[in-house]
Parts: sequence; C-alpha cells; structure tokens
Amino acid sequence: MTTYKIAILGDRNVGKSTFVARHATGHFLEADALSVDSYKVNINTNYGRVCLEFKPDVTKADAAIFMFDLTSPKTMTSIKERLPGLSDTFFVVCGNKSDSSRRVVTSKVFRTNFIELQMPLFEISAKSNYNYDKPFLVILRHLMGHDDLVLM
Ligand SMILES: Nc1nc2c(ncn2[C@@H]2O[C@H](COP(=O)(O)OP(=O)(O)O)[C@@H](O)[C@H]2O)c(=O)[nH]1
Ligand SMILES: [Mg+2]
Repeated sequence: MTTYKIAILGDRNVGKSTFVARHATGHFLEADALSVDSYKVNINTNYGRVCLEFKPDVTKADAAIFMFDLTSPKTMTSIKERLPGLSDTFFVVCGNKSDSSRRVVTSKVFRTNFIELQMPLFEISAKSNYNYDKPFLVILRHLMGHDDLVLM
C-alpha cells in the first residue's frame, strides 16, 4: 500500500490533533485524550487503499495542511508568515472551528488573505465534520494524479 506523508502545521490549539484523531477514530476527542503527534490513517479511494502518515514537520512531506483557527485571527497571520519557504510542496489551507459561535474570521477575510497563493482553501470543522475530508480529497487527487478520485 502506498504511504503518503502529510505535514499538519499550525499554531497550538487550532485543532490539528483533533482533526487527525477524527480521521483515525471517527470521533471528536477532547484535547486531554490527544497526545499523538505522528499518526497513520488508511483511506479507501476508487483508485485503491492508501495510507496517510501525519507528521508535525514539513521535511520530506508529500503534501501539507496548514491549519488555523477561525476564532483566532493571529493563528491565520502566523501560518501566512510560514508559507513562503514552501514553494515545492503541495499544500492546502484550512480554517478550522467553522462551527464555533466565537468565529471571527469571515470567509471573505480568509479568501482575501490567501488569494495570491492559488492553493485550495477550506473552512472545516473537526467537531461538526463540516468539509472534514475535502483536504484529503484534493491532496490525494494531486498526489495520485487522478482528477476523478473520490474517497470511499
Ligand atoms: N468548536 C470547535 N473546537 C475544536 C475544533 N477542533 C478542535 N477543537 C478544540 O480546540 C482545542 C485544541 O484542539 P487540539 O486538537 O488539541 O489542537 P492542536 O494543538 O492544534 O493539536 C480542543 O479543546 C479541541 O476540542 C472544532 O472544529 N470546533
Ligand atoms: Mg496537538
């Protein structure tokens, strides 16, 4: 089975571990339950089963997910500052916690901030599952070279 290394990057508390645990277990886990920073998840696609290995750093990653917290504008600024060094790595940007009533970063501000990247942008929620598999769909379509790949 092919394994792809995916870096998940972003400030503390934006929801990286929750997002990975959601994919690994299917459940929303509270932070206390999350100590794992390197995790493997198998995903079925119409082009076969693949393994995603999550890493906290971008060295030798096949693709990266930059995550920030839609309730915390400074976490968005923070990832923006880290992006320029990554010209060779395919990545997506995810604004997490779209479910939260404390959300302050609007869709328009999100798009405006990252528009020059021409990389996929997703609003997601690891809690409600909103768009939660879109990042992998786009990453696997890119890595496997199939525009009609779907997750199963
Ligand atoms: N409302 C809401 N809270 C979330 C979501 N994802 C994570 N959290 C909470 O945000 C906090 C930090 O999550 P964690 O996964 O530990 O963040 P990490 O430091 O980036 O790994 C925890 O209290 C989570 O329960 C989400 O989609 N919505
Ligand atoms: Mg974590």
